[in-house]
Amino acid sequence: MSLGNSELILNPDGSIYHLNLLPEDIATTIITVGDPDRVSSVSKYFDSIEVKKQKREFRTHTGHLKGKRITVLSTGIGTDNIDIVLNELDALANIDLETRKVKSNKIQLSFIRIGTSGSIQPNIPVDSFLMSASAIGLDGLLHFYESGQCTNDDLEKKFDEFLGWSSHKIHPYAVDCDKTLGDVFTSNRIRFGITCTNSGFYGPQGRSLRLSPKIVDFNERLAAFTYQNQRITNLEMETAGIYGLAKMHGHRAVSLNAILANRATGEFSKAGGKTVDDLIKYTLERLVSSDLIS
Ligand code: R1P
Repeated sequence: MSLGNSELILNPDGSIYHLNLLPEDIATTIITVGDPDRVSSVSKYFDSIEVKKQKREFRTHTGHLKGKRITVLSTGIGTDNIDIVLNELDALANIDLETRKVKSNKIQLSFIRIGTSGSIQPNIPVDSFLMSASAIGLDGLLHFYESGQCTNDDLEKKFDEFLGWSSHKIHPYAVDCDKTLGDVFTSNRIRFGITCTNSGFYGPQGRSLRLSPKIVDFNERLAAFTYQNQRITNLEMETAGIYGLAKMHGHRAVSLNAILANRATGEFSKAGGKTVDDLIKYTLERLVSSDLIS
């Protein structure tokens, strides 16, 4: 079955609609960052850059580092953008854009998010690195897909019961990190935790400037949840969507967080730029020394 013009939308040059990319523009290893300016903060470490393209908040650089071909792409903020980015990147890899048919031989992509995040546990300091072993999404994205066996239903159920939020009509979903890809970035520099992804930066992350929160002790309640000796460690806005859509498409994903705020202690990093740069360098070092990445 070929996909219609309104479903698989292409630009006049044949590139995919939002990302403005052609299939040959992307590597199978893709680093995602939220901020378009962070793209060059990553690609400045490449030995060479062959592709530089942008449309809206989606800036892409593809190049080589120590023989490995790597794409770095900005997603902007939020899982609404992640829906676009993950679906369009998969289409570039696994749909023939000329015949508009899904290819029979699937290509597996590896997604590595390098993002910023706020800790909700007092013992996770600012400027530390944290890998999301699992992610709980409160944003609702995955509920629009038939997610099959891709979700961690036990974690989802226990968290749902813990919060008892049926009256707020928010139903969580939970997805695990790809453990093989996670192993590439595992070392004593990295902490692990359950990341909570939400649909906003203020109310949905327990911040209140002039509006009153519906759930006053939101972050404290999240911080008190335990699952198999793990805790919810941090809040951000993309990881659960990335994990869910990657897994459903048959791709690998891991989310690496630079902890810039500690919401429990009220601290904010005084060296956020350096911390993010350190995480970028750490990620690239681990990537180039891994046999998993070609
Ligand atoms: C909010 O300031 C943004 O920062 C975090 C959140 O997930 C959200 O996207 O990640 P990035 O620094 O990767 O954008």
